[in-house]
Amino acid sequence: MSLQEKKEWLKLKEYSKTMKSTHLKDLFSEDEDRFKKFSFRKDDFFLDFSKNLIDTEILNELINLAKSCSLNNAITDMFEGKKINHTEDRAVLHTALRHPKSGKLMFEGENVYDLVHGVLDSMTSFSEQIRNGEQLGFTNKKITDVVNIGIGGSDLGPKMVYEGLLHYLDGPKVHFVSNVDGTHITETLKPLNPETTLFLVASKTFTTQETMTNAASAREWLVSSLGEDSVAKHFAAMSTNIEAVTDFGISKDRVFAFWDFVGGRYSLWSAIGLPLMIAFGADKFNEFLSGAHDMDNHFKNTDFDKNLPVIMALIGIWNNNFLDADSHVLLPYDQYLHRFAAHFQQVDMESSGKTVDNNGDFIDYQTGPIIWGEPGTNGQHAFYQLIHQGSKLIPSDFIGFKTSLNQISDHHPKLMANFFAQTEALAFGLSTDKVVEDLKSQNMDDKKIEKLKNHKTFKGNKVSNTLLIDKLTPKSLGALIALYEHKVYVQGVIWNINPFDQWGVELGKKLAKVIFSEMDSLDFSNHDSSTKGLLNEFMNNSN
Ligand code: G6Q
Repeated sequence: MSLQEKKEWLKLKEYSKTMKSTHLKDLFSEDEDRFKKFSFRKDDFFLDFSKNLIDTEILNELINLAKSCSLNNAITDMFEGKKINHTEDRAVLHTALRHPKSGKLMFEGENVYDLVHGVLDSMTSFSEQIRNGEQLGFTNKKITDVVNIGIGGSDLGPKMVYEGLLHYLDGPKVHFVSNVDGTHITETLKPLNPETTLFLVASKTFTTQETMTNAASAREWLVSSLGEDSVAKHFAAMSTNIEAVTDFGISKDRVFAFWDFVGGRYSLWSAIGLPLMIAFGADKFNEFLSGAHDMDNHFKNTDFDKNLPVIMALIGIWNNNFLDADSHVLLPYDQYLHRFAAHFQQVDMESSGKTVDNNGDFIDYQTGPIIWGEPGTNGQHAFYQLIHQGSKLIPSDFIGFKTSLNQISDHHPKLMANFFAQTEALAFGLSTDKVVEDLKSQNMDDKKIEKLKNHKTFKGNKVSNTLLIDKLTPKSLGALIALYEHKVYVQGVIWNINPFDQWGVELGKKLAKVIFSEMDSLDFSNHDSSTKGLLNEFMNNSN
């Protein structure tokens, strides 16, 4: 039965008709217990989802919908290593990467936890040796800077977490190079000293054009200053393609493996996290993993009505498929999380940007929303205008922390006052009557008031979730990331899509290869007039 024919879906469609003409103001005034009903705590995480256009019936029906899509089985299938990424014939086992050593998960004849901890152990000893100076550069100097060369899943996650945990940095600095635009590597290398720089080439396939190009340029930069023999001491790699890495000149003992069952955008928990271990130490990295593991257990073992990823996913489905919101904004009120939205743009949009279901049929309902966002207060002075008074419904996640890592003067209470004020303003707005009253009290003349009153009116009824977390630590960040990963999975299960493939990125890559080769022959005759015209324009003017 197709999703839209399910009785739960049809019921929700009916409910949405009423909810589309209901105001959050009324939902709150009708029910004193609303906050209590639609909020809960899980350890140091507190979720308030009461500022959404839902009621108990809707929430129950969303949960029924999840059940009717066999969400429980789908969760078990993922954790047990079933090949749920069926279009690539792969298991999806990023949860195994953060599982403690104890226990057994057999996959293709091997205990995955042994594999995972084997690599974690070599990462630990390598990162400790770099941190304590046992492994030095070619000229016997201590490594002070690490350059991670990778793109997509081999860049966004580790970069976000590096920035997210900067407060805890006590090892070498990490720089991230991803773009094939020569500017990225040039500017990154400018302040660095080859004698004290370690390059980590992060690539699952070790064939990605951008990464291979940047790695080759990094190699040249190093060799031009320290000579060919220095490569062994200044390069390491994280990859599933050991042969290609050794061909590049990196010795086997400096290759940190991961596996086919780790998807790129879910790989930061694997060897791809090596730069984080070098920067923060193995203990902090293990805390990060344990936070994610806690969230995995919560996701696996908690009833849906108190299950953070499930509830956030269902609210997302409600806003997306029933209230017609087409984007979702992530608003961390913490400067350390300034790359959070960038990472989840990939995790969410690459996973849920699909219009073909698990049966291979085109689907005619909405799937993944557009994900965007910036740290909160910066956004307030920029795009919040559209969220408050624009014509679109933009559901938001406000993510804040009770304790600041930088307690200076009254910055944190001010930041958090903004945090709470925004969700209140979004939900409840400001009525025209109140606007008129305020303007009158300022002695504004009636004509001017008449002209201004609508402009100053906030209709409100803009929905949001608030996630209040005790403190930004490696552990809570691990849990937060796992929470959003699982949210994406739940939505994929309900939409009946495969959240673990990414065929949509292939075509452009293929065409780029064709065009790159045609740049030599200057024969662009196989292209449409626009592409041909642009290529001719480029070739005539570039040097
Ligand atoms: C993520 C994608 C993609 C991938 C990059 C880099 O899920 O698969 O973003 O991570 O294309 O791939 P490599 O790690 O193979 O270089």
